Amino acid sequence: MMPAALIFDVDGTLADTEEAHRQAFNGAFARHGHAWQWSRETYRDLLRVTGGKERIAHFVRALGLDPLRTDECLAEIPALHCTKTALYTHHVAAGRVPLRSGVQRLLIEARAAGIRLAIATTTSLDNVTALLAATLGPDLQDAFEVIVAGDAVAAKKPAPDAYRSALKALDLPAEACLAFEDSRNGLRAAVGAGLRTVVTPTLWTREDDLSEAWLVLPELGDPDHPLRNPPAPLARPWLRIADLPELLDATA
Ligand code: XBP
Ligand code: MG
Repeated sequence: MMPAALIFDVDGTLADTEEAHRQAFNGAFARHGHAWQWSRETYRDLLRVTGGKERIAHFVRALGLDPLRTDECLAEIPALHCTKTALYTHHVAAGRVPLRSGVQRLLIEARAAGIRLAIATTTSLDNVTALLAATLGPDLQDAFEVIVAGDAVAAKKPAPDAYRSALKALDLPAEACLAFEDSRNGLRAAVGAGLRTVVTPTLWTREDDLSEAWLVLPELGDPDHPLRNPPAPLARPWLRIADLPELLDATA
């Protein structure tokens, strides 16, 4: 059975974006006069908290500041995050964040097969718009008929809200769709919405527990970037739309 729709996460899945996010957070802290600078190690730990505003709040609360100073810093988060998003979208718009291997090819194959496309992400909508504009050619610009982003849902990943909202907008049952994720938080959100999930972890999430994934691949891969040691069911060393019916039927 061919899926009726593919629902993609953004950060880490469509593109490996978290280093750009990390630099944007640090740039925003400096512009707002804070000495805070998130190292890669610190950021990897903070990525357990989804949502940039929530991530900053978690960091502030862990600083052990006096209650008044903590409240002052928390009150500053909307402005801080606005600066961060401006820095990030500027970086993305300059074409510095490419799609991961196989993503563009799979989107083209899905469109050719009449499979609908959606996004369910925790990141801000401005970030999604900037990434799609900078990376997808004109023929794929409006490829995603549904985009559920950031604060559009009450509870962010690992809650299933973003995926449930995407399924509702698609008017499709979870069984008819397939999700694509990169992290445990995202996998829990997709599985929580009843979705079988392909996970392509990044260096940020390679230590995550991905045991609930339907399929784990290092990348989606493509002829220019074939997968080393592709799992047996794949007919080629990259995941193709044509592989999905047999793969899905084998695990129905
Ligand atoms: C990843 C996130 C986001 C980004 C930062 O989202 O958790 O918070 O790290 O973006 P996903 P914002 O993997 O669901 O795409 O600062 O805009 O939140
Ligand atoms: Mg992600």
